[in-house]
Amino acid sequence: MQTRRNEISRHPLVIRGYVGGRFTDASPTEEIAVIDPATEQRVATLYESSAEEVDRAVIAARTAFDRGPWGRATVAERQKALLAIHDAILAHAEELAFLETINTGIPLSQTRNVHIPRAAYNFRFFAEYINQAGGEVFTQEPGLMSLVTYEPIGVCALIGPWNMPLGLTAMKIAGALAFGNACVVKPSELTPLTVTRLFEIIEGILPEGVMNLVNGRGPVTGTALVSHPGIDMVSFTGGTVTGSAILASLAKGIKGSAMELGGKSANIVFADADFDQALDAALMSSFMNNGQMCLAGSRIFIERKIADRFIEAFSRRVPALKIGDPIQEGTEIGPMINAAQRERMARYAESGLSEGATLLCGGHRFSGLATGYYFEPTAMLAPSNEVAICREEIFGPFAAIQVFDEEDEVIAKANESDFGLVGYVWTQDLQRSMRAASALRTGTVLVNTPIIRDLRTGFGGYKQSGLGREGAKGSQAMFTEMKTTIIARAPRTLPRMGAGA
Ligand code: TXE
Repeated sequence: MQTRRNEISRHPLVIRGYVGGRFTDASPTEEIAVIDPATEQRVATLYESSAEEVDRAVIAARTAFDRGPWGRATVAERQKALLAIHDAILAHAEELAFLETINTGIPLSQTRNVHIPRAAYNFRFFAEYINQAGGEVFTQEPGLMSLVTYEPIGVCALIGPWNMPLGLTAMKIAGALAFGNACVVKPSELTPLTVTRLFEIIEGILPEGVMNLVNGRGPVTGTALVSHPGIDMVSFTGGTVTGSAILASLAKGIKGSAMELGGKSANIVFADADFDQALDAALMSSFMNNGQMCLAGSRIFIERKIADRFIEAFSRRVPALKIGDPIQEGTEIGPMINAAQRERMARYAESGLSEGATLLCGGHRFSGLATGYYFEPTAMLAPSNEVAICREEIFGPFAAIQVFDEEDEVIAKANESDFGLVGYVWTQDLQRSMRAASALRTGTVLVNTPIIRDLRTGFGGYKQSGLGREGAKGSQAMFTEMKTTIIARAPRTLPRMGAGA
């Protein structure tokens, strides 16, 4: 792997768009360096898609949708294509995991065991789902039959983030294609490697123009895409500020969207919880994916009766996390995505101290490696839920711990947030877990389990965590138009307007 990485740093990859069934020329546009956050070396040169290239991509998708065979393909044909994409990802799994790791800094054990298999699974899931997903028929009214059918929405703009580039973008692509749409995909300009490679390894599987790719920065390529009149919807995963800007742009054209935005998820540990499971899960929820996860459960609430023991155990484990080169086996924490994200960690550590939090461990730039945007995994004991480290999404290896006494108190504090993505609850008391699950204002509640995604359910957030749900029915709602057809099964008794009394 090191040899391949050296080769890439000598001959960086080329990232271009893919429009109407072929890669675009690396013609004179803005050239952007794509960086390996562990080595700080260039791994690719991204030739940014201009507004003109975005226009061509949308037209290609529009033409494929309006006139091509995909929108009318049978379930069996769509399943065959989706399963072929699934197989192609698995056939290239090792390479994709390597590319994901050198582009994101996420440890190889995680990209190999979680991200890439999950990217593939999305296609298999939706291939299976569309065979069962139907509409509705209402016949209660004599003489009438009302049908609800779900039709493809058209051209979907799919904008992906940098923290799980292939996995999260694959979920959008699989859902959009499964329901018969065409799409234009835009990965993050920071992490375009695996999504671009996906387009190479699936060449020939889909009809021309069904799946297009544009690459570039948000304010250039992203803006051109979301403001293009030819798209029908946007599915976006990213930050809340960007999500809000995209929504404002979509409002002009009355276009729909699905938004998977940030989180500040509460992780509530009651004194009766399985201590070891809750501890392992708190570490995982705060530090997996280098802490760069929308569903991180890093706002940790511990019941006072076990607080000293829990905080002591947590503070012992955090400094023992293995920080290192993400391509090395055994590394648990890699670098942040870029220098800006690392500086953000430092600012939050400072703001925590200035607002009265106690530093339990970490809090500084990691200096044990010569290169890379590393930050020490950090934990702070917060004086209240009001401080910035408990309010704002930090998006890095940073846990903010609070102590509580009462169930009502902790539920209220968990809900005191602009976000509402996930609520984690640890207790052996079934009724308490049910009370908490219904009281938490979050799109998902996880009881006695850390991070888990189940595609049969919906994933998304309340409040500023987003709009819409991803997964089975949620994706169907996102990527289809619901159509109602009402048919008279017998002549109806109608008022004879204008025919006299
Ligand atoms: O992401 P952006 P940023 C959170 C996290 C992070 C913060 C900022 O807190 O610190 O967001 O991250 C594209 N029109 N999450 O600024 O900008 C961009 O090119 C259209 C949470 O790096 O949201 C990229 O493809 N597109 C999160 C994508 O949006 C635009 C994942 C995401 O980038 C655009 C990532 C525009 N005007 C960050 N501006 C999660 N929910 O998991 C940017 N983009």
